[in-house]
Amino acid sequence: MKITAIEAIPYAIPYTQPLKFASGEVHTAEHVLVRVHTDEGLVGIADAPPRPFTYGETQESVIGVIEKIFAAQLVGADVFARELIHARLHRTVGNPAAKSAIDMALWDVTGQALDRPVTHLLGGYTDRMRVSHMLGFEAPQRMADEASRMRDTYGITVFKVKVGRRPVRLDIDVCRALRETLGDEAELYVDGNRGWTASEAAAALREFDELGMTLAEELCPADDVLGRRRLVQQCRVPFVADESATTPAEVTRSLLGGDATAVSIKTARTGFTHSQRVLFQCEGMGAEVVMGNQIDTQLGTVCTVAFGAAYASSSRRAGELSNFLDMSDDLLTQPLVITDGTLAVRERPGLGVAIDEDKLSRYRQDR
Ligand code: MUC
Ligand code: MG
Repeated sequence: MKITAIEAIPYAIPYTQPLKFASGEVHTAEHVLVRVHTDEGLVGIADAPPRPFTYGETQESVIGVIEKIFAAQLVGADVFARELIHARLHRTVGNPAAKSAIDMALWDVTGQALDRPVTHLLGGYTDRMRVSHMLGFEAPQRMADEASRMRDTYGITVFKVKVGRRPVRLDIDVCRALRETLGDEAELYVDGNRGWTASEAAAALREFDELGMTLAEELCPADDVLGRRRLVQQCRVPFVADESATTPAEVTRSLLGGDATAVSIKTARTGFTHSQRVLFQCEGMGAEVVMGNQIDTQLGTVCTVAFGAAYASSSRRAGELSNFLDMSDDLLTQPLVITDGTLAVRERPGLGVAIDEDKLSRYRQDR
């Protein structure tokens, strides 16, 4: 089966509330829907969320690189020749969201062709994951209220708290308010998006220990090499590399160099193929993984849970699977449902989802 065309469709859907964190803020999902067409009539889909503050991609760059470079390299290629396709994509540096969307759309086609869900093809370990909800910057009481609403409405009891503001006390107060409101049964962990220096982060870690935080992610820049290494040595819980380790090679360097002791896997930036490589590397090196969220839509979240649920090691911890709840609308015909704090995989062939064409017409920006 051959690739005949790759579409890259820009669209914009506003969030009901902005998500703010140390490296940026997002008010509208300005993403790119990628559709890979084949000569057998099967069409694979995936979402590309550009994150200029993390990887330098924009909506325009995702469309540009797909239309100007990747389409020309891939049209005519065999859908199942995954390694050949990746070798061609690899000729262009960077562009992780654009490459990953193509990769996942091809897995969607493969699943449809074999009449099997992608999650079964990947590993088929379980049919659902526990959900962790990400809380953006706000005043302590508002963040605690939001977490209570998520617990009462969806049964979510795991929360990733965005930190990295100055003074450090601001975020300590938030974590304290969350612990007091949610009690000891809630799991809380923090993500600094490189906002603090190593010494600010070290001071915060002492308080986080008392509050029972279970993970610490990117509290200071990995580029501050020695400071980061010292911080990781002081950290009593797994220290997670997210944006500092986004390729298999960076993950190896990060774990060997002492920049991190755990890794966030985001299908939005490593697709399924490279997420597998990162996961297997982490297993081989004894590092835990967390399924992370790139402020994903429902389509992005379907991909994260399909991958996370496919393996024992990626489904052990709660996955960050719920920030689509902050969007005012979505493109899928059948919305995702979180119940009892869990999200189920789609059990239909491929990714098991379809785009609502009326909604796509409403939100697309190229017509
Ligand atoms: C995270 O884990 O850092 C914020 C921006 C983005 O792309 O992902 C996040 C969440
Ligand atoms: Mg992060």
